[in-house]
Amino acid sequence: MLDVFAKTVSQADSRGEFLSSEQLDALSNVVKDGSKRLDTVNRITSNASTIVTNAARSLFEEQPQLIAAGGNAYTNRRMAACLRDMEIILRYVTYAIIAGDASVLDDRCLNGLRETYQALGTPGSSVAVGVQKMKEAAVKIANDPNGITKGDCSQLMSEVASYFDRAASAVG
Ligand code: PEB
Repeated sequence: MLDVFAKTVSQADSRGEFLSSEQLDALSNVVKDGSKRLDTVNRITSNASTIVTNAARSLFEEQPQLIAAGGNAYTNRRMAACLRDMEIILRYVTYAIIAGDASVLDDRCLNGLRETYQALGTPGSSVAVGVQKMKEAAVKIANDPNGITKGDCSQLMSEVASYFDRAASAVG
């Protein structure tokens, strides 16, 4: 598991080079925008259960076969597993956001997840739809200009979106 600083150091070291001025500039921006990153994670974390529940509800509205008898989220046990999976994915996305790097998400959550779903007979494409719904909700909450110092968060929001996209395409 790497954060954006350790990742940059490790890449430079593998080439035996000092950090370039571009790398230092990029890291300097991460520091400069650090409060935005912390606020984003704080907002997503404190709204996690709403994000998960609404995304799941909307997924089941669109794909009612999942909760019909014989569906992949039919029975309380499977429904609970489904909500738990979405929560796990959201949690790892918040770790990636705080780290500024996707490796924690890749190594501890996404690696092998597609195969796990194939083995379980769980439709990964439906999980991917659920993840996209969490993305929309999370970005909306994180990017809400109310009650916070205003600033340009577009770059950070596209980074946030990219971690959700990464999770969705790992299983979809
Ligand atoms: C991944 N999910 C399930 C299992 C595992 C994971 C390992 C099997 C063991 C268990 O049931 O607990 N676990 C999960 C994860 C990590 C991990 C992401 C990462 C670190 O350790 N069913 C649906 C929806 C979808 C869903 C499409 C969006 O209809 C999920 C939610 N996952 C789902 C279901 C099961 C499951 C297990 C229903 C139970 C499958 C079954 O037992 O039939």
